Amino acid sequence: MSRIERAEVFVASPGRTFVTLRITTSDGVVGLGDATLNGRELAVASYLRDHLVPLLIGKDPARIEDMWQYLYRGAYWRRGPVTMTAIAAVDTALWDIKGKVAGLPVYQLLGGRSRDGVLVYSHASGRDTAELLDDVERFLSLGYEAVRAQAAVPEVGGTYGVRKGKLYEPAAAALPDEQPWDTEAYLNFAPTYLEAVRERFGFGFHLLHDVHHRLTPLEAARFGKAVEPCRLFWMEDPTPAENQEAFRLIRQHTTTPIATGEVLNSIWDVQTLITEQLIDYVRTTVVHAGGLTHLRRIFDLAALYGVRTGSHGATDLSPVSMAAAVHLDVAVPNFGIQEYMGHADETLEVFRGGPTLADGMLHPTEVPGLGVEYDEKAAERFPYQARYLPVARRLDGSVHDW
Ligand code: GCO
Ligand code: MG
Repeated sequence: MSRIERAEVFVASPGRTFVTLRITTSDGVVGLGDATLNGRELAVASYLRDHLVPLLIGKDPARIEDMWQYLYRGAYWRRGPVTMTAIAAVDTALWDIKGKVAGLPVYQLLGGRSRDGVLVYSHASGRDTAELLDDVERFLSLGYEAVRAQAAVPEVGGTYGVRKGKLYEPAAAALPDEQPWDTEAYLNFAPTYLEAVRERFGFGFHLLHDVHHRLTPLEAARFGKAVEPCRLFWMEDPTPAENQEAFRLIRQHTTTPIATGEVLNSIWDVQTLITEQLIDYVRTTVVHAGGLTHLRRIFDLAALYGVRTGSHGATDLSPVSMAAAVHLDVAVPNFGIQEYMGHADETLEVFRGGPTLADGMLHPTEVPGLGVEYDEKAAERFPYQARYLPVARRLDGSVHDW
């Protein structure tokens, strides 16, 4: 029987920081898992190196479900982003190995294709409405069928989601960048640029917007109502996601579809949201919600209640995560949309392969496993650099949800 012989944790910053787990079996089969938790990377690296790797050596790599239960129940301490990201890395690497052993791409092991390709959305942004409109035009001309729109609030700035360089990258400073926030200014301004996008480009594509946890339930209800004429595909994270009950109020007041879950890690974190049908799209991911095994469980629960998938796919999800996401997206019956921001050139020098983009859709690779390789030598050229996500402060100086 094949055994897990080696498990190595790599921390490198090719364009941004990624933590990657590589498991090697006694038969020489190699599997990869993403273990990146933006701004808290070394905590997961230590969880893996110091606590999980010793448990893996000598185990049967084929027993994916059993390994998941062993690491989850065996920790005693449950849920939480650090634990669930570490378990996810092991789980993803074992699915990669299983695919390679079977000689099949992972989506075949998940039941095969339910669709030809995976609809994606990317991020348009601007420092003002004019700049945003140019950026939306750019994405539409690239063939995207779904675009997220964010613009900085005039006179306040600091709005979540406005790109500075080629890619949107919020984790950019050696200490957290403190950004100003004014809810009223945002509520007055954001509907106007979403209207401007529809006025200029019409309704022939999906328009999305990320509130990024900034509103109270009542404010979110007001916002959702105000943008109803724009027929958004979704408003994302209208309120801080840990209060599942808050979504009842928003739901009762607006027909704007709601998406949430990128910071949630387990099926229990989304149970009320799904079973009470308080959201339309669940945004949990392979990397932060316990791997393919657990995410499949969340998506299956969602399917029972007519909730569709819409997984997070920002630049801090490594190409290994994105590949795993696309294998699952193409297989599940209740797929909705996949976020896709792409990666920096440096990232793609280290992670080779992965899904291909054509006409606004991602397609999984047909090679056995997940289809991504990690170039350890290339990674050595990009030593770890500490980065923090920003922190938001209201105009009176108090801390707000970023
Ligand atoms: C999104 C997200 C990201 C996160 C980032 C944090 O919808 O893409 O909100 O932009 O802020 O991934 O690490
Ligand atoms: Mg988001």
